[in-house]
Amino acid sequence: MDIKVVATNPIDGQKPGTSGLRKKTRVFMEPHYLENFVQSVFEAIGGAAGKTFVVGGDGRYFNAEAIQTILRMAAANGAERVIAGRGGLLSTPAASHLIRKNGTDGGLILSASHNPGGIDEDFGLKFNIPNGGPAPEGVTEAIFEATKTISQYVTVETPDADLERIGNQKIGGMILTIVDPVADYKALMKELFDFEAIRALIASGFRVRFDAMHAITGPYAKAILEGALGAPEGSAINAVPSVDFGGGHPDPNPAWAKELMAELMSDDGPDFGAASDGDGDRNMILGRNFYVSPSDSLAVLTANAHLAPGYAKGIAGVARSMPTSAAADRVAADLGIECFETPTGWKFFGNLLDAGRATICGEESFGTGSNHVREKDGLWAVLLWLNILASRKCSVAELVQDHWKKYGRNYYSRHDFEALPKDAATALMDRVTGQLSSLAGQTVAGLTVEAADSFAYEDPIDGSKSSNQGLRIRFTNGARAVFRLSGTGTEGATLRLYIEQLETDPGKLDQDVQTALAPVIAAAHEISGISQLNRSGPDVIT
Ligand code: G16
Repeated sequence: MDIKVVATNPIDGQKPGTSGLRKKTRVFMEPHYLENFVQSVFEAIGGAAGKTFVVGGDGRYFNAEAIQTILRMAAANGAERVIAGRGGLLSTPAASHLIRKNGTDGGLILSASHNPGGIDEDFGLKFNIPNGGPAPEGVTEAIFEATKTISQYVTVETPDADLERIGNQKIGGMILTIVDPVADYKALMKELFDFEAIRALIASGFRVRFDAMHAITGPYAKAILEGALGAPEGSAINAVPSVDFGGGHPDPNPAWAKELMAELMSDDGPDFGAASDGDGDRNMILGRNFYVSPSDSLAVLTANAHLAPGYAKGIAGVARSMPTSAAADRVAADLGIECFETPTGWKFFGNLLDAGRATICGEESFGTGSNHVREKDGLWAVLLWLNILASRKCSVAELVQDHWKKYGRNYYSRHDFEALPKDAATALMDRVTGQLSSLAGQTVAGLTVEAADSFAYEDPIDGSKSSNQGLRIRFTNGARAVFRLSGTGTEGATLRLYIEQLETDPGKLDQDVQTALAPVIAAAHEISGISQLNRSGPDVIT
């Protein structure tokens, strides 16, 4: 094997964010950019020699080329074996499963998740550790440090690997094993859920529509929903992955999954609707004329998971990211199980899942998952919902409304202000930070502040600490506002304002969400001086 040593220089800004390194595709395509980062990953984990990795991505523009580069570099760095999905494709949860199932040393997942794809859009790469989950901060810091001192990387000169051929081939001294991207994942879902019951539900005329948004879950949804569960052909729409996601934004929320929303928000729409994102880890759940907020979805799944065979023994605990509503907390209290509040980022759930303290985790950003893998999992959430509906024999709306009657309703919304000048976004955060110590007891726009702080987290398993994870303002009437800057954007800064209001009055559970939240929105605007951003309103409301 001819190893080629290539001299290089550190490249600024290769700091992994909320979920790996995300940049414009053209940035990733610049000379040495991808190579520097990949070599730094290998350096950060003590080298690749003798190790096995999983490699796959969501199929976006540059996926196939980047995989060839990674394979050559893995071979040159002495890796023993790489397992890759056919065509270079793997959903993020399927990659997590393969990492775990094969006892590998980790995986490289190529994706910018819900961000759009294409030569002028976004690309990303993240490293997952042997438990199948995103690298924790200690590892991402080590990767970043390595990018600052890198002076060379190694590769081999070989023809491109044949990513379409299932089975083994050799790249230098390394074995490349190409696997069907769907098979193992589908087998795992069969273990967790009552496929017979879901099949019977669908056979009874219950209509399901799943929008793969031209992204990775298309083949998975076809094989599972239409294949194994018997949903009629066409139940999965936009199911052929394309490099630019059909020119769309593969983000399963009401703003971007418009076609699906329109179909479900009608009196003769399907009984159940769902969408997933670019790499298959997010989900949005809909019923006929009914939208389920991700925070409510987490709470409903926590309360009902025991109805699926994989969770029949009950769950150990639930974890949610801090900006996610507290709906799941009350379910946990009712079930007498532990409840954790972590910073935003799936990586913070890893230790809790590994330690068996949390079984189900979720985030307001359309992410839910469990201890079956170490990533959030869009289709898993869809199947758990279907399993619960098959067991409870009710509609999505009935299930959620029953839940609110029992636990109360956390009205919830997130307002995103995108592509802001970084200075303006930082100034706003500084303004709020400056008031944190004096806000308690003050009345703003008619609401009294109970407490305000900057969220800091100490991992209960390994004691690691993370600070500056969002600014929280709690009001005496049970409302809350949170300010946070996104860690996944690639253009300017994105400000996220998360707003929540608990309502337990049975007569007030059916209000319009934005109307119910108007007082706390007004207070949040006043405290932050958000009008100084000169925006007429949020770019996205979820
Ligand atoms: C990633 C993380 C999630 C996080 C989300 C939003 O999701 O894995 O944990 O909630 O980003 O992060 P931010 O608010 O910083 O943009 P994904 O689906 O993009 O990998």
